[in-house]
Amino acid sequence: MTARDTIFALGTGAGRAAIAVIRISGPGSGDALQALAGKRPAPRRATVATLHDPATGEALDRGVALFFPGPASSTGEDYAELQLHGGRAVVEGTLAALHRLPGLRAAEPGEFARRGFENGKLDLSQAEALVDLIDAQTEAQRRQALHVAGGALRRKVELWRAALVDALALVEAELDFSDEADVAGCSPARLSALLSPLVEDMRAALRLAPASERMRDGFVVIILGRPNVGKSTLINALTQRDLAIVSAIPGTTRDMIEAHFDIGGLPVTLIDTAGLRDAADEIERIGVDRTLARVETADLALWLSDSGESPPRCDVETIRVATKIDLSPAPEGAIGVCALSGAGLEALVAAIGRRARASLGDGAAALIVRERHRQALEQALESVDAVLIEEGPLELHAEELRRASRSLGRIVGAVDVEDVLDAVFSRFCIGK
Ligand SMILES: Nc1nc2c(ncn2[C@@H]2O[C@H](COP(=O)(O)OP(=O)(O)OP(=O)(O)O)[C@@H](O)[C@H]2O)c(=O)[nH]1
Ligand SMILES: [Mg+2]
Repeated sequence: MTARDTIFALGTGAGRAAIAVIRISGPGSGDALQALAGKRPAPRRATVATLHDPATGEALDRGVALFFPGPASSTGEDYAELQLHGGRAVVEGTLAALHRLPGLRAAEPGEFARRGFENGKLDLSQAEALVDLIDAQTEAQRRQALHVAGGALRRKVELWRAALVDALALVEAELDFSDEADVAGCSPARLSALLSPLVEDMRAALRLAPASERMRDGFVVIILGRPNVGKSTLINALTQRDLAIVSAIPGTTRDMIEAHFDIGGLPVTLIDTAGLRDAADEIERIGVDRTLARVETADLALWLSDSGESPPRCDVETIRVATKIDLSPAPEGAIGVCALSGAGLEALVAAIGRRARASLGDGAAALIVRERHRQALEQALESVDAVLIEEGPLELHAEELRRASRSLGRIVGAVDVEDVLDAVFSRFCIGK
């Protein structure tokens, strides 16, 4: 086997900062430390070192160097870290010095994580969860990402695949020894006893999937109402930002304006829309059409009115909000707000928060968190169901069980996933 390249990258964000961390992974990591720091630190011991550019001998920075010999490192290879002052010249000088060392090259996006994956340090579900963890904007998103990154789905899939192996062993034993009388037969009852709990468990995981998938994207709340009822004023007040233009002229908002918002640790996306009316103006009419199309994919609608008008019929759960309660009181059944003074906003946020919580959960039990997982699990379930329902020949049962195991294997990256791997790891930042 040919030795792998040694890769390096800045692991921390670009720009001025207190500290910058440069990561190095591969067989040349120790030599790179030796070249720059003049020594190879003792394994896993933070060691103060002055770094020099080996080409010129000029000092680059004084920082901390760490060395983790493989395979006990995050990538499974020899791995080094330089913790430096986070200045542009320090970082660029150090990266340039590394570049000039033989056998070293700049890392591709996600290449450290991919090496960790290839060396069994994490599976594909955990790698994906690391992307979610870095993207997490709210507490519940973080909780969910951390749960899966910690191996919750990996362990679950291992259990499921083990149950499939047991069932397959039963079927194959029957196929091999079916003419011998003393082998306990692979009766439908025995297969069912093995597979039914598995099917139940898979179904339970699938039931949670929509909530977990939505946790990643956010709970979508669309603000609807006639022109001029105060929709834009409300989104500005709720996000405490000057996002949408407010004016006394009906038909001010035409494009949808989205704002991300944290309610009790849950990600909520608020959308301000064009006021609903039979608009004469073509641009406004396009705005209204877009609003109507977006309602379909929203999780919750707020119907705003300053005149007590009832919401139009729509398939999305709707909260009635009476606006401008400084001018006239809220009717029965509506949450009254005055976006100018802030009155009633707390009650409105609480009502949205309750629905978001009911819809997204709190992330603590998340397993199936993306469409890719859900599709693989659905395929696996289909195969196992076929074994339970159909009275086909045993050879077919064996094939279905193997297919189910392969489908599950795709979730963790154990089988035929080259295409998926490229897609997953290219979404990482460089240095991850
Ligand atoms: N008195 C009072 N006026 C309000 C309140 N909220 C909004 N307004 C006023 O109502 C007018 C319309 O507000 P917008 O927020 O632009 O209304 P909109 O629903 O976004 O209107 P379109 O974008 O045209 O559909 C502005 O003059 C606001 O200042 C409120 O709580 N009380
Ligand atoms: Mg508006």
